[in-house]
Amino acid sequence: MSFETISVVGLGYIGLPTAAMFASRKIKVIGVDVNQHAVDTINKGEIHIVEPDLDMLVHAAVTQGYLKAATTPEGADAFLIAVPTPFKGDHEPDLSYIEAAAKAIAPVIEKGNLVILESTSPVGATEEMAKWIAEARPDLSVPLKESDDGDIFVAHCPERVLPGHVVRELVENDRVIGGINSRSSEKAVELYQSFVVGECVVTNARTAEMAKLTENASRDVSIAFANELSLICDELAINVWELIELANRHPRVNILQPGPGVGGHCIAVDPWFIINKTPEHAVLTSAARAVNDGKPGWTVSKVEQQVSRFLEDNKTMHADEVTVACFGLAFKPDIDDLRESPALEIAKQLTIESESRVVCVEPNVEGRVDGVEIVDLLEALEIADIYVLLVDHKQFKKFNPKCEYIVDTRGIW
Ligand code: SAJ
Repeated sequence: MSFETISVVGLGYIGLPTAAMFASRKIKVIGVDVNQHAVDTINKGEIHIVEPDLDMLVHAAVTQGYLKAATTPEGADAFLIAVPTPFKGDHEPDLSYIEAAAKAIAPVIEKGNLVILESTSPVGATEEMAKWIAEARPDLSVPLKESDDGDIFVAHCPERVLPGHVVRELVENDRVIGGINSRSSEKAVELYQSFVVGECVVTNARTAEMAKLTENASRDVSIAFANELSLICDELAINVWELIELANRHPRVNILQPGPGVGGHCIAVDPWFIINKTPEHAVLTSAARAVNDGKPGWTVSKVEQQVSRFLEDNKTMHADEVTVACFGLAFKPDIDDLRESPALEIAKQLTIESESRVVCVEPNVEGRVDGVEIVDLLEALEIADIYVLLVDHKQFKKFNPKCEYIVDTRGIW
């Protein structure tokens, strides 16, 4: 194996598990992050995010001396960039974190090094990254297109792991490897084969970028169909979960589950990278975004209906004497991630707009969450008049609440 040292830039939900995975194969890994707190935590052998089994992996890697973190890059044989790619303004992709990472590693890149972009990116971002490195290092020949040879290797290998199952999926999932040229693909395959048991499938950088966007847009469209059905069924007095279960008995139908909307940093974001490049063709992709983004507002209106119902049944009470409890704030079950969370959006909107007191329970997050009032589960069950189930965390599945005023966005109660 020609990689003795690997540098992973960005130690978040993807970078840290990936760094720990290489380190577990006894490869020296230098993790780089601008967040001093994350760097200090990792160097103590601890983790700053919630992900099953990651704590053990990081602790072992750090104590055995294979993983260390720093705020500035050092030389390595391979560099993996795993930084955020959010959108800005009118849903335009924001590549500034990739640009900053490319410029930070450029001074320490040497001939023969491999640079991999792992961040989910719009089509063309890997070529952009190569250009930023080339501009910063005129002394190096950086491949910018398929026919270029170059002194270094550049590839896009999008991460595809599911939060909550990252450690297993990093190893088991097939990997799409898109080199700027075929030599870069070969190098990247060699690197990932150190821990990936899934197949490393080779393509070019642009197709690899689009493949990742396509996977998440496909899921977004499927969830949008389930969310659309939930609105239709609500109007027609049909239980949407029963309906989907029945339809899914057909051998070629597999409808996903409705919820309060689509969250996280991936599925609610990545389709925009397609829409932004080709708006005139991405009709279905755009419609799915609109359906999924409309679900939190619809859920808020359902809660308001329950408050009105409660007040009709309790005529002596006023809205400011009513308590609404939101169960779950994370963007999906059994994680602590609040990014783009529809549950948090609903809780905040209710807190701002409702005359009633709104309390929230989030068992996976310690301490305060800005913009909402946090209470523990037992207190919420005791004081609330209206229960709003937003996330199907395992703690909430354990009981069937005795409350007449429920908005259950996940169909577990
Ligand atoms: N959701 C529903 N109904 C469903 C499934 C999901 O409402 O039936 C919601 C979830 O509650 C959540 C959102 O969709 O708010 C996204 O959750 P998810 O579990 O579908 O996906 P993520 O965002 O955690 O991870 C996705 C994965 N992509 C696919 O499954 C195609 C993962 O493999 C990617 O690596 C990840 O995006 C990423 O980083 O891009």
